[in-house]
Amino acid sequence: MQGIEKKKTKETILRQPVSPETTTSKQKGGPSDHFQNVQVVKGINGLDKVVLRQIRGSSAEVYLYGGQVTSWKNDRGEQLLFVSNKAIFKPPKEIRGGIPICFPQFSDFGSLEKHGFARNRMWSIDTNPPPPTTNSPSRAAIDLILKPSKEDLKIFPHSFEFRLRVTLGLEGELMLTSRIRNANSDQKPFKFTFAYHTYFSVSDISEVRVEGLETLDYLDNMKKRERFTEQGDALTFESEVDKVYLSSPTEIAVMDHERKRTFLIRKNGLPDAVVWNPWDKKSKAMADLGDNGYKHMICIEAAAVEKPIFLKPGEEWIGRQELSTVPASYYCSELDPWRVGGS
Ligand code: TA6
Repeated sequence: MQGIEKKKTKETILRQPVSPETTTSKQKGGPSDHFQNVQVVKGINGLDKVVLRQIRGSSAEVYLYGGQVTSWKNDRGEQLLFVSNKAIFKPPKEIRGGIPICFPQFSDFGSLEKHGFARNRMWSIDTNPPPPTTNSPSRAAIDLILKPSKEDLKIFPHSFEFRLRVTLGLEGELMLTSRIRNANSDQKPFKFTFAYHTYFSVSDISEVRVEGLETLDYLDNMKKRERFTEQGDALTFESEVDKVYLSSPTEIAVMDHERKRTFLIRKNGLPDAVVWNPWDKKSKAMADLGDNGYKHMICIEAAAVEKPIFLKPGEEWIGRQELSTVPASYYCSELDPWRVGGS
């Protein structure tokens, strides 16, 4: 569901009983036994990570640090997200790659640290998550929650509750659902900007083509956020790009010709789409990306940037993105209109 809900989130008990070092491979939970595999293990530098596995072989990993997805593999075990081999998994440094969450501020659109603080906070497993929107027996999901600390409240004086659900579907599709609620008791509304800062793994940036953003207006971060209109065909890449496409369609395709793979990004509640590649000079300058990092990544970010989200006390906003892959070439016009599925 897109936008803001006034209703209070219904509370239920945790449906995936996860605890450190516990694997739940088969659970009785409904009319029939259903496969479910959620494991909490120690990741790099002893940081907790949640591993989701699907019966057909796909998997995903989510660090509690940042609530950040750092791995998404298809049923052939191929990594679909880019994580720099120089990434530093050490708080308070953000992890370079995967899907950082930008909240409560995208980039420097405001007075907070760049991209807000959610990406370098320790999230918790939500013991009281909202009910699943589908009871699909194949559901593999984890619910995380972030609430502000006393320190956070000094820089962002609002009692938010940020619930993040990461779901791995039967076909290996990866769904992220963010629910952000204003829990202020002082009747104060608050506003925020947001992005799923997704780093896709690509064979070579020069082989990539992005469809779905042509002819849109965008703010060019490299030109003081001046507004332009995209001309012509699908996007291809031969130099640095850092643009916020405004009011973009709910579906974007990222085609990797060399790998004969197309990523589909489906989004809801997130009107904008950011496209970023730092290219060679900036890549070299980023210690956690490295000289050639830029060649193998493209960030396409489902976002709410131009128009901040306003939440009154008790209101909840929901923003979703679903990632999937299809083989070879893909053309937007060939697909049916898309609707966000259950998570
Ligand atoms: O989303 C694009 C962007 O805001 C770029 O301007 C670029 O700086 C990138 O994010 C990465 O930011 P980070 O703070 O993760 O180095």
